[in-house]
Amino acid sequence: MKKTISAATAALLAALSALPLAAKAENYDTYSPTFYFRANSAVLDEKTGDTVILASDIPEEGLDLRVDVYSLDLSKRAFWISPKWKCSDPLIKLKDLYDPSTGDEIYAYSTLKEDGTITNNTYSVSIRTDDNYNTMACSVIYQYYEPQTKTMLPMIPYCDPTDQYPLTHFTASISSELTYGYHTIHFLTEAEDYADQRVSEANLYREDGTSLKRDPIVEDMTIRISGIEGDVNGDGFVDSSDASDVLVEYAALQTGQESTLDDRGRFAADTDHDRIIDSTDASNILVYYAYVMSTEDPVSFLEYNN
Ligand SMILES: [Ca+2]
Ligand SMILES: [Ca+2]
Repeated sequence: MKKTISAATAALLAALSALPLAAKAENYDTYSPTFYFRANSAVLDEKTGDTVILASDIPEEGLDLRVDVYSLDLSKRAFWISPKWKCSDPLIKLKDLYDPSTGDEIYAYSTLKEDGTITNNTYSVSIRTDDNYNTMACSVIYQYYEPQTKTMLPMIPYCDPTDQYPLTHFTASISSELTYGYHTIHFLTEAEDYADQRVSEANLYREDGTSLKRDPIVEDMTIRISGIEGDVNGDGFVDSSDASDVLVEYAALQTGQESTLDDRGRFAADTDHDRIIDSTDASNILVYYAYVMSTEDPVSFLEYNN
């Protein structure tokens, strides 16, 4: 009897201890790292995720915006992280891609040495910029075979989570000719410029050392060139005639008719930037107009709505 219980207990223990391992292995098989951008010197609209730049802040010679590229790998099983990205608008030129292995800035896969200094050369880094297609790529790779366990090992990130430091950064050089509206820097997830163009990828090792190629989750960057919101007719004022234009547009869209506005007008009419022109936008304009009428020194429409 005693023997039976202990066998049952052993079987139960074995089943329990196998559970977390099995669950972990399953996670790695379906896990994808996430690649995303951040421009820390520009305003991030938390609601829409847009990076906001006022057109009036872009000087004649253009604006250089530093953009950091992040990789979030919660599995910490990656041995090959490779984001590739592109801007299809020639008025946003991608330049000055930083190679972390050539500098001493801490990056996502920096290593702390025994003497307390940092090295960026534990893993091999390669970067590429194609001015023609306005694309960039940065790969960090580790190919290390651990003789004792006879497995390939993943990279050890500098911090956990891995996106406390960027993987790399570059400059988005924004021309002053760029018009009001939404402009995107996007990760390449399919060939766009030529048939065998490489796309973003992440490769992970399973516990047993076999590799797993994953399509990363990507979060593109939308740059919103802002400053005319509310002034739908472009006369320099935000007033009831703009609200009326919004309502006319809203009615046209609701009844399946053609838009009554041009691109500039449609951007100005969408006052809350939800990409929809409706009565909320008209209401925002009327509320602001009432405020302007009752205030000595009113702030701008954008400031008022922040
Ligand atoms: Ca107006
Ligand atoms: Ca709207």
